[in-house]
Amino acid sequence: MSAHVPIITMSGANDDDDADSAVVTKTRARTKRPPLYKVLLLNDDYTPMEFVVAVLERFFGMSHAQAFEIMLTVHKKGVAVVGVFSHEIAETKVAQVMDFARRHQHPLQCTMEKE
Ligand code: TYC
Repeated sequence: MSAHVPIITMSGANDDDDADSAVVTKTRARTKRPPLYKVLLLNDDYTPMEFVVAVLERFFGMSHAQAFEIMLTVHKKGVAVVGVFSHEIAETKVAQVMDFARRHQHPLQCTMEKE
């Protein structure tokens, strides 16, 4: 997203109201970054650890070691951020994980929240 905001200035350094007070409009680009969303993985008592590791490798591009580490964090703490994405990408990741878990009949839960 981007917008040009006007900056109104006087052409002369003097602040009097004589002929040298023409209005000049400059613009500056204002870039607004799109909001980001955290994708969260939640712990449960039934999903096998190896399945969670496979999910993190498959959908979040993690190495096996990285995936194992994050899986253990979720297992111990109950939840972990597994990535930060645009709204559309985060939604896709959540849907992919939820669908994959459902197809394998595991209760694994994945959600997103605005950063
Ligand atoms: N707690 C699960 C077990 O002991 C493992 C697990 C880890 C499940 C992370 C979900 O997001 C999760 N089998």
